[in-house]
Amino acid sequence: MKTIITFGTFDVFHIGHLNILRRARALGDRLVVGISSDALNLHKKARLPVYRQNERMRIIDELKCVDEVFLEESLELKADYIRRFNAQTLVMGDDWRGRFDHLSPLCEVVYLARTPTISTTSIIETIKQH
Ligand code: C2G
Repeated sequence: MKTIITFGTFDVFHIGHLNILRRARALGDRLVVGISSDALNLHKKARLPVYRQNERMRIIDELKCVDEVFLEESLELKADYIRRFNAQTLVMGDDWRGRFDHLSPLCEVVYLARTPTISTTSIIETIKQH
């Protein structure tokens, strides 16, 4: 059984999020998703996500392509999470290309192309203009 692990905030869920999760799941038999905590986002982006962490986790957990979710509390704990879930492959969008190559002794590291043009930031901007 091949376990894939991926991480993200998945705030204001959109088609780019769905695309990467489905493509990640297709690389193995089980997909585990680390959802970045509200505190981690506050630290990383200096703002809270639009949706709280428990809501973001529930949305992702209900997807057919996702087998398990957990809360990602720190960007630096990826090696621990990979070991905890016995993941063979780490998948990230290519906006993170190179950032997790140091984990390759532990598991395969794959960067997938982002879905063009859509982002949570652009959705927020569009809503503001309405
Ligand atoms: N994504 C994508 N296409 C988009 C937007 C996002 O493929 N148009 C991917 C990102 O590359 C990422 C995943 O969807 O792999 C989740 O995106 P974000 O929620 O923006 O994740 P981020 O805040 O970058 O958190 O530990 C890493 C972080 O938790 C990643």
